[in-house]
Amino acid sequence: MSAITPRVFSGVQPTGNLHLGNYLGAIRRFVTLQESHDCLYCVVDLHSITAQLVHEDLAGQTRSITAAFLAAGIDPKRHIVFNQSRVSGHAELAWVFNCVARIGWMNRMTQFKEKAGKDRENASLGLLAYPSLMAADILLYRATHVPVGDDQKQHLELTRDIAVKFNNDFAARIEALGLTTDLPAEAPDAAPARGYFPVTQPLIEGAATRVMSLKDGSKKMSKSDPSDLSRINLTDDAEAISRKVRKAKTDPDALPSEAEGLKGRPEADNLVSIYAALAGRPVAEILAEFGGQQFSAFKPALADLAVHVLSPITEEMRRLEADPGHIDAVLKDGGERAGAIAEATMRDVKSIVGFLHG
Ligand code: AQP
Repeated sequence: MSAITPRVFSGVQPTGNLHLGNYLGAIRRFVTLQESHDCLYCVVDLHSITAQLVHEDLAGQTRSITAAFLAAGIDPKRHIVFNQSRVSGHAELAWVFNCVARIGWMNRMTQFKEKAGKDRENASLGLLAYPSLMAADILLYRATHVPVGDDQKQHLELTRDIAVKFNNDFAARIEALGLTTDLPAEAPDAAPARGYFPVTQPLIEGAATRVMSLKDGSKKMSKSDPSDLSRINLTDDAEAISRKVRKAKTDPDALPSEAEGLKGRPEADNLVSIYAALAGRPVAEILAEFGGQQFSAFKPALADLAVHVLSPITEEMRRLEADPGHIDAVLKDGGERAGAIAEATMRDVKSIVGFLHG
């Protein structure tokens, strides 16, 4: 019996311009995790056709997300950067998981309810099965850790449920094939679990795990929000960033001096949290500095900071996007390396389920 290697997997959909929420909630943490883990970062193009089938320039969007990964500091030589549709194991394992997961589990997913809206019968089957494909993305690499924003928490719980059910349903066959693995313990003092797939740990921690819309502090910042003023895109220039911060919704009161004073003020809370995350400083420190000041003083400081942090990434993205051949080579190489890991998992899964292969 072997132990499982700690491994990070996460993905981003090529569904539009990346925004500050994607950067602070996900990509910036992808960069940090490179120092401590083996990482796979994926442009999840199969997911992008679940809500909208036909895209004007899916290939261009895929290159643009890849450019953002690289510009933010992800190293595609030390780690693996690829697009999902290159590795057929994602769809193959998702099919097996469609048969492991229950329809009731999918029907409970908040994201499905939000994206399907009132006309659920008309949503694609792919949108309903989205979390099953996401579980396959992660478990195809038997990833142990997944950095995501807070909105993905429920999907990661479902990934854990799928791993546990697969391990239980096929326990005897996994054992008979000698494929039982010591899985990392849930808590430092707990005994290690056993099975084939790890019960993945979500990494949803630190500042800005849920960046809110600049126009409505109760809605998350999102690529698909029809108002471009609701988000800061990684492609925005300094002028656009300043304009969006200036126009961000606020309330008439001055900033409080302590975090307690942000309760019931979602827009103020959001802007202060963004500032703290961009500066890498605690909220308390930001409020100690700006407490008592009006938004007219705080907003220009926030805009300057956002430009300072984001403009080097934007510039590097533009430079990389001018060389699509290089991006395609990165994705091809990453796809081959990801494919080798995926193939080994799919061989095991096929044996476990009982499909004839080889
Ligand atoms: N507002 C956010 N704050 C913090 N993290 C966020 N993420 C998304 N929005 C925020 C995180 O970014 C990663 C990539 O997200 P995605 O592109 O796969 O899909 P999403 O979560 O559905 O993001 P969007 O921007 O809201 O896209 P649309 O509008 O297409 O649905 C994930 O880790 C996510 O948690």
